[in-house]
Amino acid sequence: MTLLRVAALAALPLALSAPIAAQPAGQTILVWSFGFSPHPIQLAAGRPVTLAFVNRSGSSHDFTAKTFFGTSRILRGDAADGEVELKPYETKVVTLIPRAGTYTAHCSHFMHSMLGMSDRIIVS
Ligand SMILES: [Cu+2]
Repeated sequence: MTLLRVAALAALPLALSAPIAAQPAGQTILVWSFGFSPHPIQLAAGRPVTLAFVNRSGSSHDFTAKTFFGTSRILRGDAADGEVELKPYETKVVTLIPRAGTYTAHCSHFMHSMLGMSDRIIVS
């Protein structure tokens, strides 16, 4: 039996036992020098969402949104001090329940916000 086949069989019980509806919605947020996408980020209020922050650049960046993370209920992942730190090419995942509102986000590294690393998060 091939390794791929073993892996597929091992994953089968999990796939059957986890209904799709129970999974939080997913949203990928791309990070690069110098920008974020999507722009703005739109999320559903009061619904769990898994945010994947994908740093596509060879530089460190962060996604700082103190009010957004501060008013959200964080279910999984780390957004300590209202920011997600990303090393070069790193991806970090945060699952949270956002509260309705419009929030700002930016990279706190020197000058990066001015160069285009700012965004808005609209939760409705
Ligand atoms: Cu940056």
